[in-house]
Amino acid sequence: MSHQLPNLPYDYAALEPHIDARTMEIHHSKHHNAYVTNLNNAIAGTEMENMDIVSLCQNIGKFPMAVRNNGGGHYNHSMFWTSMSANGGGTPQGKLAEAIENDLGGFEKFKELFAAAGTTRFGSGWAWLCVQATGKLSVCSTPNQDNPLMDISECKGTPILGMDVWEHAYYLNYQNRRPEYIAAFFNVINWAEISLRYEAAL
Ligand code: MN3
Repeated sequence: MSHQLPNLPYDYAALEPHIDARTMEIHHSKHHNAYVTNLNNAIAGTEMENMDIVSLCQNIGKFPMAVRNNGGGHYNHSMFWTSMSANGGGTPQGKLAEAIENDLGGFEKFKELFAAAGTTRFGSGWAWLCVQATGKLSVCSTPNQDNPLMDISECKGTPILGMDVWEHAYYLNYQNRRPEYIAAFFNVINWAEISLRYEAAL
């Protein structure tokens, strides 16, 4: 199957002032678009062409590095766009809020752990909130375009929230100030969507 760049569910300017329109436009129309193009080129004419993106990630250790990098890039960004909303921010509600309390020590502790996962990731990568096979929540990070679905990842689970900490996600507006971008990211998290993913993952 051929993978496609998803449309954003909002305008490029929707997340301002937290994430600026120019960053969103380049990130989506150039960076994510390139991952999709390069993924399609890498799987053309192979067994991988008939696999969905989750199955590709789950078996990525068997596949070429181009598929790991671009397939991960496609999965991660597709999830990233829908993890954010112009009406985002605030705090999670319901079962997810209870799980954050029970498994991570509360929302403020979650923010500390998640921000630290993003801040301390050397170079490029992602911070993740995952559901473990036991149903418990965990926070971790991965390098490059790896993700917790990947069989080769040290950080495993079902990802329900990912934060891109590549410089291309923030450099135009925040330059080298990754911690400021991370602080702003909390203002756009679409907790209603993350809750749905949490309940689906259980
Ligand atoms: Mn990115």
